[in-house]
Amino acid sequence: MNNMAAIETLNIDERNRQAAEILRTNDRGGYNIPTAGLYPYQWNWDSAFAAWGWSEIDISRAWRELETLFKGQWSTGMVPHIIFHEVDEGYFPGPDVWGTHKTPQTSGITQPPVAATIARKIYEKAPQAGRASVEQLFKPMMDWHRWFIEQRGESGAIAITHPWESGRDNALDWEAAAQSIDISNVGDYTRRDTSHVNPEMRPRKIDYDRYLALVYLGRDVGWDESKIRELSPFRVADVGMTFILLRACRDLAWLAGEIGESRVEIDGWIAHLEAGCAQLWNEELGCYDSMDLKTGKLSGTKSVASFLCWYAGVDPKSTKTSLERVLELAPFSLPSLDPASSRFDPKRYWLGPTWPVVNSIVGLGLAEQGEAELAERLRKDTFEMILQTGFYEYFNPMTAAGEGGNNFTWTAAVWLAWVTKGPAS
Ligand code: 9WN
Repeated sequence: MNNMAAIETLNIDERNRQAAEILRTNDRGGYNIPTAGLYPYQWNWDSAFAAWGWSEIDISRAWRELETLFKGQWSTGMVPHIIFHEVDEGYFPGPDVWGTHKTPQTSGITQPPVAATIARKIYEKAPQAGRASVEQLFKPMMDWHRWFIEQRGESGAIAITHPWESGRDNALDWEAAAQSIDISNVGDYTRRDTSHVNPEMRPRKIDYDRYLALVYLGRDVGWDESKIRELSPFRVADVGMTFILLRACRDLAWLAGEIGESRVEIDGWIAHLEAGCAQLWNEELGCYDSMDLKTGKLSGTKSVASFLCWYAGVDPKSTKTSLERVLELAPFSLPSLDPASSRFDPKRYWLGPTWPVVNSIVGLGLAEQGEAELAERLRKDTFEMILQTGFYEYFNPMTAAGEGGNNFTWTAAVWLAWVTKGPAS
């Protein structure tokens, strides 16, 4: 081994140690917070990724993470985007603002359902140890997926009723749709996020005004899905949510086979979602796109979620060419928005930065569908960013500088479960 290689090995060992330490430090007893200060609660898709990370260290703790997440599930089947296990004034909006009156306290909206996909990953690592947990989680996961199809699947694709549901809060995909949100009744409020993180790396005030207007609308109708559908100006078929649910249905169907359950209902959902994906193809853009369901218009945005088509197992059509063009413009893949967009901003949250957690699922899909070279590019870039900079929430795709929160659970988790394990792990 030459000196450079020896130094790199030392650094990898150090990053491995730090990643495990971050998972332990952010553990609040059966669930992980994303990072102290900025996000002091249990978030839905963060938790699934945390479980994937835990599965490299402690399989039973990994299952516990998912089990704790489903403790927040509503009787409707919806699994909330935040569970407020212990109130912390450092985050806004807290449980009092959401007013959902649940035990445990939760928000009133959901987030991308990666849980079934991660459950399969954990199960495959140790099937015997995981069987009882899969049996326990199977019905809750079915109920959640069914809720998506019944409450959000009217177009075939999956609708979000709030940008926070997408997990890509200020993505350009719904900027046009969000302009119809009436913010006149929002009033004064104090954001907490900008006291933890540079405001240039966060959504703008106008975005937050809209986020709150939609929270107040949901709260005022008691979080009744049919009333929200009737009254809200915001309903967008999110390409990311749709691809992630489709993939999760395929994994849930596989798990059904493992534990002797029927997959018939799930196969119906898969067919429904596949037809929905076809509606989201934007020929002019050369990739799948999100659609404003109020106007029927595609957004015209090439965002990172478009590149989850391989992960979803749908025909990529000409997406590979679009991906290659995006990669030519960004030294550290994969930017959350096409750098050729006039709204691209390498610092601002989901308008440019690279998110290792999203790289992990885009990369997985590419590797599974025979795009080994592209998958390896994503994995290697993620490796370099974390090795050089540390476990940040997201990274500047032009410089690899770490941005947003630090000591971040899902970045540590994907380092352990994907970055250092190979693109198809
Ligand atoms: C709102 C926790 C979450 C992630 C989201 C990310 C961000 C929250 C916020 O942080 O959203 O849900 O307050 O900014 O956009 O993907 O789950 O890490």
